[in-house]
Amino acid sequence: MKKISQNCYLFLLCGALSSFSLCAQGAVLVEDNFNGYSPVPESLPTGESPEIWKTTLTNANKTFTVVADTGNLFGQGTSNQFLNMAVTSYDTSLQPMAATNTFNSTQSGQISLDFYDPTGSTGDGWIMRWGTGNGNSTSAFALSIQDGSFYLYTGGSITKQDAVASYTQDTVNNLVVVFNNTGSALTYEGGTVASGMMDVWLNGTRVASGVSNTGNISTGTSLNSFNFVSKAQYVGSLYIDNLSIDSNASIPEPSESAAILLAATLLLAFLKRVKGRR
Ligand SMILES: [Ca+2]
Repeated sequence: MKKISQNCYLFLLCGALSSFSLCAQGAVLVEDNFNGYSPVPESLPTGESPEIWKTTLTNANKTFTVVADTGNLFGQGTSNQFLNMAVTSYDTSLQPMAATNTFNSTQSGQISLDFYDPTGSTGDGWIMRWGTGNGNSTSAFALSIQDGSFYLYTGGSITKQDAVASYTQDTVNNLVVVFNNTGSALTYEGGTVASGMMDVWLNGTRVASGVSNTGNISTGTSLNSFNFVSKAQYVGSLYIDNLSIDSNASIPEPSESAAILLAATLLLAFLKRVKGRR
């Protein structure tokens, strides 16, 4: 160990830090941890600045409410806040939807969020749609979170297809969807995703790859819209936190953490060595 020179430590440290910066770079297009809203409970859109959400289709039984995490469901303490997307009674009069404001358009990138899906819901779950607008025909990609599975949705009516992966209910999960609407394959740190496809990452592991787009939007088209919508017969709640949409795919997160850990370890070793020489 003593034979490793200071220069060597510095070289390794720089390498670890630069790999971290490569992981971390990227343009954040949308970001909401729901902690800035006050007082809670508060409905979306909040009217506060910056207003991340522009449209919510709600009624008395279909609500999007920022609440305090009094049960510490997300493990970030009871002062944490999250979004509760709840439907208490189904009727055909309204398909509830929460949509972000239009963001700087991108053809590829990733959507990341933490979610907690309590058991006990019925019907189809919440569908994430993103594209050039907030309707079915303007959705480039669509994936639902429902009763322990992610389901693909495609076609002009955003029709439910097979489940692409599963997750555990009644606990917090991290979902990252890498999407590629460019005309060619996208290589990112975690893999390669073909044109018009998405990769699905759950808690740092890729659980589905090459998942199809809706077929409604041509590849090569830039996307600028995101929403949550629930459709057929859904009654239940889904809790969302730490939503971000980024124009770059920066996963896998664990390697980012590993790079930080490696940098910290090397720095500590270097400082110990310097101290030991004095
Ligand atoms: Ca939060």
